[in-house]
Amino acid sequence: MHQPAITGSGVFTPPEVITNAELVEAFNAYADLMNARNAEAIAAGEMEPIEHSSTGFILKASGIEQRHVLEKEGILDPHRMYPHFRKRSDEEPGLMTEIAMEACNSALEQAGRRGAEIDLVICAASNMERAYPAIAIEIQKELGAGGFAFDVNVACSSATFGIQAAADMIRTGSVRRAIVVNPEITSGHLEWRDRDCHFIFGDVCTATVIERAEEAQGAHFLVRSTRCATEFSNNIRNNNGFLRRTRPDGMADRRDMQFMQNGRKVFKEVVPMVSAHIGAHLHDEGVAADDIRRLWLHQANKGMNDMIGRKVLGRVPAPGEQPNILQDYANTSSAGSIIAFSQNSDDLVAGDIGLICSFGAGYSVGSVLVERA
Ligand code: CO8
Repeated sequence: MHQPAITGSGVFTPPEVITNAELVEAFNAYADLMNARNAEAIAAGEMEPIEHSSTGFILKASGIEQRHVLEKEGILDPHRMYPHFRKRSDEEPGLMTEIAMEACNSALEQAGRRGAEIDLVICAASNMERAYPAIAIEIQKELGAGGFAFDVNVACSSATFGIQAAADMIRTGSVRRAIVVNPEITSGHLEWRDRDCHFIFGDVCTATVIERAEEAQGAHFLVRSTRCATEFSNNIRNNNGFLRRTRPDGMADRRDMQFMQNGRKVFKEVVPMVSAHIGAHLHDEGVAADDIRRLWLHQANKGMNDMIGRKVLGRVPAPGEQPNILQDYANTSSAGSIIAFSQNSDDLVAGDIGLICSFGAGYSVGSVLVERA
């Protein structure tokens, strides 16, 4: 058996930013357009008008101040409300692969490795650009990696589930060096026309290199243990899929083809699930709450993270102990906890223990207990 270690991590941040003010202005223009178009039906009581969104609500309910996106013009056009991406030929890398390369190269650089030294690529994300060939195999080709590659989708928990799979394979010796990459183009499947959720997500890509600790080239984190759990829930759902055209309503622009959630229920049900999951993981590993130097939590909602941090540590987390990045990135699905880890782990010293935890649709929750070597 080999001891797996995280030896590098990287983040690709799209340069375009949408502030809450810009987002709300576009949404309200869209609402006014739709309400004018449907004025008669609204006056006859056959339709409810679309209410305006508000920056005050967004900040207070979520803690989000802005989000990065791959293309903002289409999203902010009240006649469109989703991004423009150019058509690509089958001969060129897809968009997920393109942003994956940027994050992978940063992670490889930190690990002191080249793509050719990787023998496992896992593309772990909440939605795939196509069904097949696997995105991971295209990334493997672009990296010049060997071995094998496959895609994993457990929504927001994809990264930690991918890390568990990679760490287990390194432990047993079936692979030597893995990269888990999380290209999250959430702007493609967020419903920007829905006031309840239009502010939640942003685009990003993260990557993590995992290899045998004895082969690490520099500073690294031992993966002490991992734990994943799932429990079926319809409270976060997307019904887009390959059976779409077979339905009587066929290719219609249905609301449920994009992200849908009952946010309030998710909040109430997921906080206790995650707190109990982390508590049990730490207990079984003989790690006391006071031994934890840092929690890198999934980045969905500041209030949720505050509550989970308090439950896990048994006190209000000290500044920096549980870093949030969602004010700058919004919810980036599986990438959120990895951004928090990548940007807030350099200061830890040998022996420091931390926990990466992601959670979301499924429901799903994954935790990775790490120790600075
Ligand atoms: N502006 C102004 N008012 C608003 C707005 C808005 N934009 N939206 C809602 N309101 C109003 C509502 O109408 C309601 O009014 P009233 O009280 O009069 O009925 C009031 O504000 C309160 O509404 P809510 O109860 O919905 O508000 P909450 O306080 O619950 O906050 C949140 C909403 C922020 C969504 C919160 O519930 C939350 O963050 N919940 C957790 C969500 C979560 O963690 N989800 C995880 C999803 S991510 C995941 O698993 C990955 C999925 C795959 C990625 C998909 C990418 C697209």
